[in-house]
Amino acid sequence: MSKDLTTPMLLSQPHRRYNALSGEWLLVSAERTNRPWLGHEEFPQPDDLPTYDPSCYLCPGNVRANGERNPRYDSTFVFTNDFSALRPDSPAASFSDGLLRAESERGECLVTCFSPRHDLSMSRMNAAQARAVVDLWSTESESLGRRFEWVQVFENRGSAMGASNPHPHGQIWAGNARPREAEREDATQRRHFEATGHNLLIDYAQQEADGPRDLGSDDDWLVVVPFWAAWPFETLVIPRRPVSRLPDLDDRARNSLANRLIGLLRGYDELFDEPFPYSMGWHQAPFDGIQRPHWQLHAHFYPPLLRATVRKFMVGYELLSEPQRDITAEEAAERLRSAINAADPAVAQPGG
Ligand code: H2U
Ligand code: ZN
Repeated sequence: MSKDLTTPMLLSQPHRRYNALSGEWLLVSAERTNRPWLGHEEFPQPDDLPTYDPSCYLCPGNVRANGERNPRYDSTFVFTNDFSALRPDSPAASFSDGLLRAESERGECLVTCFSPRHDLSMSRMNAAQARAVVDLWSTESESLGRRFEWVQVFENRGSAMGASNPHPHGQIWAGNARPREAEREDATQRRHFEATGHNLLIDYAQQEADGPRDLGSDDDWLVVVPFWAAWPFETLVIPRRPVSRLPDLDDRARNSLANRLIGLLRGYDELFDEPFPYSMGWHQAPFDGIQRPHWQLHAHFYPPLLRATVRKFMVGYELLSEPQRDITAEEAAERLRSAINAADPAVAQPGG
């Protein structure tokens, strides 16, 4: 039996776990989920969307907020965000006055439509459709990476995570500054590489494979509830061979990624029997032309829900001291694994 499951502290006592990737600690308070809840409840997302919505600004042929008309696309579709947070032409400037500092930032923001079908979330796609999304992430990363150092691919799914529209879509923001998460992960991975000569996440994947938090890995990918998960059903997706950036994934790794993602996302939807909200995104090495053998590509999934209608709030202690979670990562993994196994593939592929 795994050491993790025979260590009483990890199972049932308040303790702190170390996040080897962010370099931070978090508090785990198992057995706290039974407390009564009289606070805010989430409304489940509707599960009966039309295949086309005339009022959706992402559906093919429809007009967007800026008056432009989307093409009648039949696979994926990418456009520059009409309300971009970063612009390629911002004038270079800086400001400094004692402790007050600011710098201009250039970049570009894309909106990425995953499917022409308004109702076809990734959890309902077949392998070829999900593979098209993987290729889209990779192609757009490569092209933005020629102009910007940091390329952040992400998706907000569900209104609980701030998505503005149920049409399956994500975003990519690219800029030249190295944001907080990039700096942290670069430092922890570099330290591990310098100390051991190994890639941190490949070592981690080796340690987790077939363990109590593994959600079903294959030769190419590990899908895991990380030991240090902060969000209740947080997951991490890691290639098992060295890969620093999305465009470096080969054909086989892309196909198996498409299948792993479909499996995970169907499991998420199965867990509370509703479209499961999350923020997900890829962390890839900065596109600065430098070989970074310490940097391993990976995706984070951060879903907010603790129960079907109750979300985990990262508030008081979490905001002011450090993240805290109520159910252990091992319990979350057990429940997610059952949901993944129970998800019925026949139901999950309507029409294709
Ligand atoms: P989110 O659902 O993750 O917010 O992504 C949708 C993005 O689409 C959002 O950033 C953009 C918003 O700025 N958008 C357009 O670019 N054009 C539109 O017509 C509406 C929304
Ligand atoms: Zn739509």
